[in-house]
Amino acid sequence: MIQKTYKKLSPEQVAQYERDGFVCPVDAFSREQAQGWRAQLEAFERAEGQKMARGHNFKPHLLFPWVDEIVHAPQILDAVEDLIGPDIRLFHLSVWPKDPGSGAYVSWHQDSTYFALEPACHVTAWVALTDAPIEAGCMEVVPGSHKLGQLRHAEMQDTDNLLSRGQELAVDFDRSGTVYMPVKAGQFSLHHTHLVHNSRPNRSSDRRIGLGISYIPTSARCSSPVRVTAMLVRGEDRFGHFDDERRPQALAGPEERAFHAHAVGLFRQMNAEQAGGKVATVKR
Ligand SMILES: O=C(O)CCC(=O)C(=O)O
Repeated sequence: MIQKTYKKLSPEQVAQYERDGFVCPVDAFSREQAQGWRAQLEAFERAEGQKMARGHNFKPHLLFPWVDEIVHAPQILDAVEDLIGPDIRLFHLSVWPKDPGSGAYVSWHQDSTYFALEPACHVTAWVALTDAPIEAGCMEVVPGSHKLGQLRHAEMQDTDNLLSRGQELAVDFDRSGTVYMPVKAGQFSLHHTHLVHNSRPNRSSDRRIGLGISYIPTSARCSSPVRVTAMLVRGEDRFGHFDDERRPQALAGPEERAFHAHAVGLFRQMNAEQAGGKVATVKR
């Protein structure tokens, strides 16, 4: 029997993704590279007088050439290609910062909720700009839960929840066999859009920062009537389901900021439309 060859992942890792819905960790960049990117992110936060926290954490690949470099890195795209094929768009990107000692957490959820992707086949590469050990609140997943399909979520507004709509699984599920996905600065993990996961507050002494980059095959479409943007990062698009995204040339220049605001606005409209205009329940 001829074994299929892959660009980055081993056959065992591809089989694990199919069976368990995740792969972790995968080496990509040096610790020094990751530290350099963290320094750029934090310099921007200081200059703006605002952290890239909830409400300001979407689509930084449209603002910063250094994030554009990460999302196009062959170390990541080769692994993504092994899972979803050679024609790839970047559908969404969130920065996930957790300050030490803060209550910031991510509730149990599936990424597919409010993404309206058909088929629901997107894969998220979570790229660590800092170490993300268990005590810093790395992701925790329910192996095999990606096979359950889309589960029901409720919107529970809680300012500490980093999810923009506060979505949380509204059905009971077995938490006895959960697995943590610790990663070191420069490594990444991969998870399926239906995988049930969460992350707890950061109890370490350093900040925990990662980029959650959601990639889709160009054949996938977003079923929302709001037409959103997505960046072609590898291969070709023979389907035309998305409007293209502009690659940043300058560090958060006026054109970058204008296009970023446009794309984030459409993405939020799509999310709201998918949530059916529901008002979130206040948790605290
Ligand atoms: O960064 C985290 O703690 C959660 C990230 C997450 O939920 C995701 O990338 O899908």
